[in-house]
Amino acid sequence: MNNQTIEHAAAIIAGARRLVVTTGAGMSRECGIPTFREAPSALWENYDPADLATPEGFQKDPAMVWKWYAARRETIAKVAPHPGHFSLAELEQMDWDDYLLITQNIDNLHRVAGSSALVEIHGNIFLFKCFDNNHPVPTLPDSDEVPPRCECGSPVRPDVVWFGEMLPYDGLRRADAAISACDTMLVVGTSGTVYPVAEFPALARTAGARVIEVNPERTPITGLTEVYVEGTAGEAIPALVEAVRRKRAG
Ligand code: BV8
Repeated sequence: MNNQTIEHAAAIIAGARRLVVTTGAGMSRECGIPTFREAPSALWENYDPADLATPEGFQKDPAMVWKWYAARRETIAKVAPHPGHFSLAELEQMDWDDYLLITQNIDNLHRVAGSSALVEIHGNIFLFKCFDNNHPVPTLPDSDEVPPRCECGSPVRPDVVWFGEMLPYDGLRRADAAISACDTMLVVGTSGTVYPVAEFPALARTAGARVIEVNPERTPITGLTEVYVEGTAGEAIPALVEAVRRKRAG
């Protein structure tokens, strides 16, 4: 991780008034949650997330998709946010005219770390609804059925956005408003391959924003950035937020 790029990125963020932060699976990698790019855990090595995370996949084998999410919930429930998650929650508390964190992650870790100006744009693995009518299911029914059923009789599913499904309207509206008004966007730990979120950095650039990326590898987003910090979220984000605090303290 290059201190010069950290200082350069921090100078831009310290001078920002309207900041949007976007995060992907790389943000949670140092908590021990595998990214989508990595070979799935042995348990699911014969399945492709793009097949499982679809309405068709659920309709074809609801029990198998339910078990896949249950296994992911079990893994996620055992991990805690890392210093990068907590640093983003601190960044939110600094003085902004507007601040929004948009995450593609469904692992609830930004919420646990204290981020509140937050859009979980692909949903949250710990929330549930029914498949046929989108009835919220606040607590899972005590049933041996896999998946359990909603009071309306429809199978329960995780309240996440599957491939081929529209993103939540309210989340998209909040994201669109923040991105079109922002002067700076910080993009952390995403391969920039899933749409429409993959377009967010380009939308920010079109709105005149300065784009900064934190990722150990270059991505299709890197070409859009003013500063590319070659580093991991767990190391680079705490260093970046500390440098912003120092620069704002003058
Ligand atoms: C939509 C929730 C429109 C579920 C996810 C056919 C029909 C309809 C749409 C499409 C279609 N064909 C294509 C599309 C569009 C599709 C899409 O983009 N497909 C891709 C594969 C091409 N998009 C959709 O379907 C979206 N909906 O378009 O609806 C529509 C229009 C009309 C009618 C109906 C619909 C919905 C997409 C949401 C899918 N749900 N998640 C679940 O998680 O189970 S996506 C899921 O994968 C994640 O949420 C995330 O978005 C994505 C993974 O991406 P990343 O987060 O970037 O993770 P990745 O592993 O790729 O990369 C990790 C990065 O981290 C890497 O760069 C790595 O270098 C870096 N890294 C690694 N370690 C670290 C690190 N960085 C920092 N620190 C580290 N330590």
